[in-house]
This record gives sequence, C-alpha cells and structure tokens, in this order.
Amino acid sequence: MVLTSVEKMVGLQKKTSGIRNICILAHVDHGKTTLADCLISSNGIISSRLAGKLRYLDSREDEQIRGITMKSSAISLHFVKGDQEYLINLIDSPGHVDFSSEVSTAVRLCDGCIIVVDAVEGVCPQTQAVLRQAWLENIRPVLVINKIDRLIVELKLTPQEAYLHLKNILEQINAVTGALFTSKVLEERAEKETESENVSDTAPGDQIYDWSTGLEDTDDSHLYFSPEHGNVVFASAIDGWGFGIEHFAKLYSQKIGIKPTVLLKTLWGDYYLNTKAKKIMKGDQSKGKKPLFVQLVLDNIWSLYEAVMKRDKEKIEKIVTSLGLKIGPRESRHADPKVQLNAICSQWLPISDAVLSMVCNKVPSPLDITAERVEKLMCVGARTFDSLPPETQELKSAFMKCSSEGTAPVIVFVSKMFPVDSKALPQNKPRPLTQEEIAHRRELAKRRHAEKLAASQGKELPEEPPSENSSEVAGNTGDRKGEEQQLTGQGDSMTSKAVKEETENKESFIAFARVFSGVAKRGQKIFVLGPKYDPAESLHKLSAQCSPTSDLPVVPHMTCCTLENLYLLMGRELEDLEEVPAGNVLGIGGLQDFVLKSATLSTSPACPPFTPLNFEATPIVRVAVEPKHPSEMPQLVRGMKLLNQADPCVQVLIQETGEHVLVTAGEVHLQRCLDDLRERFAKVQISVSAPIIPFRETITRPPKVDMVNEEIGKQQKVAVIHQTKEDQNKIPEGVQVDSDGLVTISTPNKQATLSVRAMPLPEEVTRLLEENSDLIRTMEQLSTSLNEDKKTHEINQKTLDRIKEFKQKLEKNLQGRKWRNAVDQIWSFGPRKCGPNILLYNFEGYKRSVWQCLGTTVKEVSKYRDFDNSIVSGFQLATLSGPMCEEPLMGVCFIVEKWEINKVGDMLSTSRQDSGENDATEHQQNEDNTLGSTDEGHSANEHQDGNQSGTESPEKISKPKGELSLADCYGPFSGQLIATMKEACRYALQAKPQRLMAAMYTCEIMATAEVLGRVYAVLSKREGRVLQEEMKEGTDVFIIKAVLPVAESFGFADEIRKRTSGLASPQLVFSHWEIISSDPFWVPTTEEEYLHFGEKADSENQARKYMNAVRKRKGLYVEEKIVEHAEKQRTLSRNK
Ligand SMILES: Nc1nc2c(ncn2[C@@H]2O[C@H](COP(=O)(O)OP(=O)(O)OP(=O)(O)O)[C@@H](O)[C@H]2O)c(=O)[nH]1
Ligand SMILES: [Mg+2]
Repeated sequence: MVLTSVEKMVGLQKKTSGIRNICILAHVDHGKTTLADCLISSNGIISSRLAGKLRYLDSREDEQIRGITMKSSAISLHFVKGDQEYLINLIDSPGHVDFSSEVSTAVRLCDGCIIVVDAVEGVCPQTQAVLRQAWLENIRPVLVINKIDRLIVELKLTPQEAYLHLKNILEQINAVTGALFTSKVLEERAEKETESENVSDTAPGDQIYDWSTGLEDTDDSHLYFSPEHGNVVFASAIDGWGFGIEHFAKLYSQKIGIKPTVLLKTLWGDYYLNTKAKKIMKGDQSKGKKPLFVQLVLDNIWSLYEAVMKRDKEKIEKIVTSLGLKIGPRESRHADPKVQLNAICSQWLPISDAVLSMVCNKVPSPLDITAERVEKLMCVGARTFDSLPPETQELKSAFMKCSSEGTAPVIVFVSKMFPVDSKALPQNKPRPLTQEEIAHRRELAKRRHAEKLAASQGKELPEEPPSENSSEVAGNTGDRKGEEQQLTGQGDSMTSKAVKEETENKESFIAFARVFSGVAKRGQKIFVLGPKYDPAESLHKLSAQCSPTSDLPVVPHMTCCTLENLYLLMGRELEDLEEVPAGNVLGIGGLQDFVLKSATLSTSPACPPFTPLNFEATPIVRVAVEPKHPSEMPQLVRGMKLLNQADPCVQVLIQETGEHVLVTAGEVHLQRCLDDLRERFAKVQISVSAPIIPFRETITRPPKVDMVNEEIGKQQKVAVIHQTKEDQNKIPEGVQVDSDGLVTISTPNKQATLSVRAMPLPEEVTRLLEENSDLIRTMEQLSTSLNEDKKTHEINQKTLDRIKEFKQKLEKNLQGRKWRNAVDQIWSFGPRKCGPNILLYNFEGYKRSVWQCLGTTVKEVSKYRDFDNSIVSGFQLATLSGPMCEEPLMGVCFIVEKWEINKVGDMLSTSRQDSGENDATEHQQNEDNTLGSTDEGHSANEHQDGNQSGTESPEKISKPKGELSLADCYGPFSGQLIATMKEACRYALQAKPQRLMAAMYTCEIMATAEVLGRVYAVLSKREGRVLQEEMKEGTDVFIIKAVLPVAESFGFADEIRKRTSGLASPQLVFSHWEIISSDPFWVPTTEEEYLHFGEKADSENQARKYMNAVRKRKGLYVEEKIVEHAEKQRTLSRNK
C-alpha cells in the first residue's frame, strides 16, 4: 500500500531544507536498481517481499529481460528521521557504458549521489567513470558497499579476511577520489601562478615554488569515504540489510559502557577491545587481536548467516529473540533459507533506514548549493564568470537562495526528454468517479431504460396521426429525443474512439527537469534558451525585466513556450501537479516542440544557458537503416526524429549517399535504439545494414625486416620498393617520384610545379593533435576573425596560454634533423582544418603561420600569396579521403618542398604595371588573402567532393583581372592547383608504406581461473591483445585488460558470456586508433616469403580484408580474382 499521498508530497516539496536530490551510480550490475527497490519498498510502493526481485524502476520490457537498466528514472520518497521529515528525489541510473549519457542527465539534476560498489568486484572501470562524473558536477558522493553476503556465501571469507577485503576496497575508492582531487588542486595552483606571473614580473628568486603546498593547505577530509565520517554503508541489498557504524556504536556504547563518540572513532580501524580493562587499545594484528569491527559487527552477521544456512533452528531462535525481532510463521517455515534471512535481516538492520539517513545527513539540501557549482553551471565553454553581463551575474544569488517566492526568477534545467505513452499520462487515464458523477450516470441509465420501455410500448400501439393525440405526440417526440440522444451518444463514442486511437499511437515527451530557482507553475509562459544563447546579445535588444508574455523581438536561440503540465515523477507513474517550487526534480509536459534534448528554461532573459552535459561515451557504432517496404519511408523518418529526441546520446544523420544512419555508443545501445524504432517510434519493419566500421589511413617508416623476420638487405630493399611501386601505385607519366618519396607534379597548364613529400608523424604528435582538435579549431577561428576585422580581437588569456603550451609540446615532440623548424612552418591542419594531419611548407620565399594569434603575424608579400588557399584546400581534400579506401588520413605530415609558379608571377606583375588603379585593388585583394582561410578557401573545400575538375564555383567570377586571364582551357588556375595538390599528396602517400588504422576498444574482463583459457581463446580469435592480467586481491578472480579492434567486436560480449557460462561479461569502451601492422598491398618478394606464404599470400592479410570490405561498401574498384583456376570442378562423391 502506498503510504504517502500526493498531497503530502506537495507539502514536502515546499520545505526546501528537507529535500534531497540524489542519484544512484555504479558499475553495471553492482546492485543499483535492487537498492532502489529496497528504498522504494520503505514507502510501501512495492511490497517488501518483492524488493530486490521486482526491480521496479526497470520499467521497460527489455530492461527486465536483459537484467540491465537502460535509462535513468526518478521517484520521490518520503522519509522520517526523528522529528524531521524529508523528501527524497531518487534517480536510478544505468551502469552499462553504452548508456553512460543517461548518467550525465541524472547527475546534473542532483546534489548528491550514492556510489554503489560490489564487495566482490570492487572498483571497476565504470565506478571510476561515475566518480569522475560526480566530481565534475560538484555533487557530494556517499558510498554503499553492497553484496557483502557474497563475501560470506560465495567467497566463504572469514570475518577477519572480509574486514581486510573491505578495507582494501575503501582504499581503492579513496585513491580514485584522491587522484581527482590532486589534479584539480594542482591545476588551480598552476592557474594562480600564471595569473600572478601576468600581473607582475616576479623576481627570479621567487620562481621556485613548492607544488605540494597547495595540497597541504586545502581541506580534503570531507572528500574521502570513511565509516567514521558516516558516509559509508555496508549492505546486502538482496537480503535487505545495511548499516553504518553509528548504528553499532550506539548499540554497544550501552552494552560495554564506552562513550558512543569513542566507539564511532574506533569501530573502524586497527583498534581492539581489552575486555579486562574495558578499554579500547590501538594496534591489533601484531598481537593477534580481533579488530573491533570484526568482533562487534562482522562476527554477528557471519554467525547469523551460518545459522540460517545450516538451518540451525535453535540458534536462529536465540538470535531472533536476543535481537527482539518477530518473524512470521510463513518466513520461518519457508524452504529457501534466503527468505528467512531476508525476513530477519531486513528487520534487524533495515537497509533503507541506513542509506536514507546517511543521505539526509551527508548530502546537502538544494539550499546549500555551492558558489563554485553555480558558477560552473552558468559559464559555458572558456567563458569566465566575470565576463558575463552584470544582470546575469546577479542571477547567481537567485541560484544560491533557491527561493520559492513569487519574485524569484524561475530557472529550470531540462536534462533530457523521455517518451511516455500518451495513455499513461494522468490526464488521459480513467480516474475513479466521484459520488455525484455516479449518481448522475445512474440517473441517465434509468431514464434511458424508461425511454426504451416507452418506445417498445409505443410500437405496440397502432400508428395514428400525431395530431390526434397530444400525449402520443409528447411520447413520440420523447422517443425521437431518445433516438437523438442515442445518436449523439454514438457520435460521442465514435469521436472518443478516434481520439483514443490517436492517443494510442502517440508518444508524448516529458522533460526530465529540475527547478533551480522560483516556482514553476502550470500554464506559465517561459523562455526556452538553447545552448548557444548569449544573454549579452539579447540584453541589447530586450530589457532584463521583460517577461515571456509580451511581444518580443526575435533573439537567436530563444523561444517562448508554456509549461502545459507538471508532473511528480513516481517511477512508472506520473502524478499531476499544479506548481513545483525550487529545489525539486519534476517532469514537464508540452515542451516537445521546443526542446530537442536538453535546454534551460527561465523567465529572465538574462539567464545564461547551462553548461552542456559531460558525456563520457563517444558514439562509434554506425549502421544504415531503411524500411522493409520503401513506401514506409516517411514513418521511418518521423520515427528517427522521435528517437533522436528521446535518447541523449544517439546521432541520427543522413549521409551524402542518402542513407539514413544511426550512430550509437555500442552494441547494446544499438539494439535498444532499433527496438524502439520498430516498436515505438516508427512502428514499421526496418532492415539494418551491417555496422559501418570507421578506419583511418596512414603511412609508416619502411620496415627493417621482411615478413619472415629476415633482415632486408640494401639490395633487396631496392628491389622490394621497385616492385611495390610497379605493382600498386601505377603512377602515371608526368609524375616524378624520386627514391626518397618526393613527388613532383605540374598543373595541367604547366604553369606551376609542386614537390610534395609525405612523412609519418610521431605517435605522440598525432595524439596531441587529436586531443587538441578543439583548440586548433579555436585557433582557426581566431586567425579568421583577426584577419577579417583587422582589429585587435580580444582573446581570452587562458586560451592563449593553452595555445602556447600546445605549441611547446609540439616542439618538444618534433625533435631531430628532419623536423627542424617544423612547428613554425605549419601551414595548416587537416582534414576540416583541425584534424590529426599537418601541412608544412619548406621552400624559400614564403612565410605564414598558424600561430598568428600568438602575435607572430608575418605580413606575406610574395607571388604565392594569391594561391596559397588552393594548396591548403588540396591538402584538406587529400586528408579527407586517402587512396586506400577513401577513409580519412591520420598521423601524416605533408611537406611542400618546392612550389614554382612559372608564368603567373610574370603575368601578375605585368598586369600590375598596367594600371595604378588596378594595383590598388590588387593590393586590397592580396591583403585579404593573407588570412588563413578566405571565403574562397572554404567554398572550394566544400564544393569539391573529391572531384578533380569541379572548380567552377561562382566566387571565381569576382576574381581580379590578373587571375581571370589565367583561366584557359584547363579551367581556372586556382582549381587546377587544388586538384594538383590533392594528386601530389596522394602520390606522395603511395610512395611510402601505407597502413590502415583500426578503431580499438578497451575492455576489462573479470574471469575465474577455470574460464580464463576460454576468454583468451575468444580474444585471440578476434585479434584482441591482452595488456595486463592481474589477480583481484583476496579473490580467485582475474582481471584481464585487453584491446580489441572495433571491427571484430560485434557479438564479442555475447560470445564471452556464452563461453564462460555467464561468468565474464566485458564492456567495450572506445579507446584509440591503432595501426594494423600488416601491409594491405604486401606480396611475397623473397624466396623465403614465397616458401612461407605461397604465391598468392592473401590468406592472412587482415588489412587487405578490411580495405577491400570498405572499398566494396563504397562501390570502389576491388582488385580480386574470383576464379583462380578455371578448371572444371569434379564432385568427389560418385553418383550412385
Ligand atoms: N548476492 C547479491 N546479489 C545482489 C545484491 N544486490 C543485487 N544483486 C544482484 O545483482 C544483479 C544486478 O542487480 P541490479 O540491481 O539489476 O544491478 P544494477 O546496478 O541496477 O545494474 P545496471 O542497472 O544494469 O547497471 C541482480 O541479479 C541482483 O539480484 C546483493 O546484495 N547480493
Ligand atoms: Mg539497474
């Protein structure tokens, strides 16, 4: 029976100091939903017998079948502690990596979180990830060490061993928090240092500073988990028990007469009880003493388990009576000892009391939101709080007050939109009728019955003209009325049927949100602020006091909407609310046309959009979908739109090929998205392509040994290169390639010649480029705006420092003769101007810099200036799709070593001499062209999709005279340059040993010794590589860390699970790109290789297999012999 009414909840919502917003976070399967069940059952929403079995918050069918949670869902609970009443808004989250975006949506709305850790498995990868997420959002964590029963029943540890094991787990978790904390303190300290450096030039003597001082000064005691601080609960959710040590401290202080405060400090730790002296002493193991925790706590629990498992009736009774518990006859006679255990334990140490009182004590109420968190929420990207407009800064106090007064501005954050069947909405549900309505209906039914009777009597009478009998007339008209009524009644039922059908087919989206300030009221008008909304911009147009009701000018990224419905989220149910005061989690209906995935709602236009959610997973698995029946395309498109709105992480796109593509975080996520599409959103049959696996193309240094590990001698090497060149590259005439890989090529009209060389970048540099792609994009934008405005654009000091640091790191990693001055010669990054490839210039008479924003602007005055954008565009195109299978390049450096423009220079100079006026315009144009990317550069980049001759973009028409005259029969000169540069890059690549790069997953697999062999077998079959194997302390479980190509990962988790009878279940997380060592073009060249691999040697070439698969998918030419020997095949079995 539900113990708390909605009215009660509404009352509790108004007492902000008694609200706790928390989420449950953990690695997959550590028992979050089971714990949530226990907490929910304390409110009578589900029966305590079913707690742990029902998994109430896993409301989807596939969640129940698979046994994992796939979405976060919220429920409000009432908790009484002493004379204080609390409202707990609890959010359960999924632990599977594929759904980690759901964790982000939950964490944003909370002030604290319960971290659940499995006592056997300890700290797992997702535990670390969620700790980090909680840390990034600045919310307060508390810890539940769950599944302690497994230590007793499965691992059969003694209490002493269990104590050491638990201590170990606690240390591991604190190590993770410690690492987060240290890095933050050091970062802050470094920031302060740079600030003070900027303010004043410190004397050289002051430069030596002590890094550790920051750590010592900062108080970090509240961060760590420790039972004596009251932020750790030991529990077994399935058996329904849990305790914090204060429970036992209170209990034993009476029994042994030691102050509870003393016990609280000593119950956990290396202390023991000297029974004679009735004193607690330090140090235990050395003297062979039992620690207090073992003696007073664990021993009791262990003996209870032992008694119940051995069905020692006497002992059980003794324990039950000594604890003063009452066990029903049904439980005590039950065949399963677990039932009895649950009945005893959940009375003795109720888990909900332990966990909820810890939450109420340790997690701050919404009133205690920290200034640091508020500033973080309000500042998007690299913005600082001080740079916000003053009206916006004032809103900080509204956040801090969290006031529900009428004057407070309303600020709401929507973290996700979740779909609900329209039928399940409270307003569409059949509600119980009131007494009056029942009476009214009865009355109606009676009348109808009477009319029917009257009608049947009327028919029996002989028909007479109505004029003759007035009473008859009345009767008739009554009859007609009755008919009419029935008709309208029918009409009613028909329309209601139609309405019903409509609602049946409709998904409603509810916003999962929290009120940070003010009171959200039903029917209220409110601004919807998109992530790119800038309050500074709108405040120019609007006054800070304007309300969403008045007619407003158009402001980008801002719309107005009405809060149509407000709901209390109760797990599977929703309850209607009239208003929701500050500090509460709620559902909002009617936003689906205004909010896609997340948004900020406010009544004040000065409100900034909240910082975007931190998503940990990168979507990587892509598939193309199409309807089984082509006519159902519109439904599919609509369905995909809905899916996009309903899932925080999925990406839905239409590729250039017209394919509809879904990009998901992993296999499980993909499956869920497809199920949703089929059954919920599109309701059509769909066919799904095999996953589209991304690759990268790169080059390496020439190998030192051949395929049979023989060193390649000088002479042989030449032979090999010679042969491969002949075989694969098919370099046409007119392209010169020297033995060193320098490619020289001329434009078709022979007016310019380019020499380009390709070199592999060192691994660290590629990684640096990848990590800093955002920074590179910012640099690009900065130099564009620098050049466009020609004003000193204000650049954030922090960004400048980051750019400087990036440059230094590049310099450090590009050492050696080959890379001399390379960093200063960087011309561009690619593809898309921010990718992991570099273009260098290395010829006389040219100078430009990507480091323009650092102030090293070089005004370039030379003949090259007009066309350098073409070279950059050619490079962008070349890096976007490589020669092997048109996949993007990675880790390649192209060096332009020569760039000769034959006649252009002359022609330009003659045209300059022609007229002074022309010279001026020319000059103007040139100045414009010095910038990193002019419009022309962009347009060429976009319009040219690998097509070498597609250069007729309209911009060319507006070219100055000198250039127009170059347009000869080969097309405009700049277009030829783009195509030539692209070709040069491709040939330069082909002159080097090419390699494919595969996307790699990392995974951590836990397995017992028996199944270890089988895990290895599956891994090696799928080209996986084991990085590390270690034994988990105190258990017989091995942890294997491995990497595995994404291309081989489909069905991996399932296969492992099957082969190990469900003992090991890995989770795959995208980690990095890795070069596949085999050469896709390799053919045997030496005698030994022939001997070893045979003539064809394509049996083991994984790289070639991948390459050909991609080429086939893209419809490119694949060099494959289908029939090797055209002999007639004989059947071996004789025909009978
Ligand atoms: N032995 C034991 N098993 C438990 C305990 N708590 C949960 N389990 C079991 O662990 C399994 C996973 O529990 P869930 O509650 O679904 O785990 P979860 O953390 O919600 O999993 P995800 O939501 O998928 O991340 C279930 O089979 C539970 O019965 C416990 O205290 N002891
Ligand atoms: Mg769960």
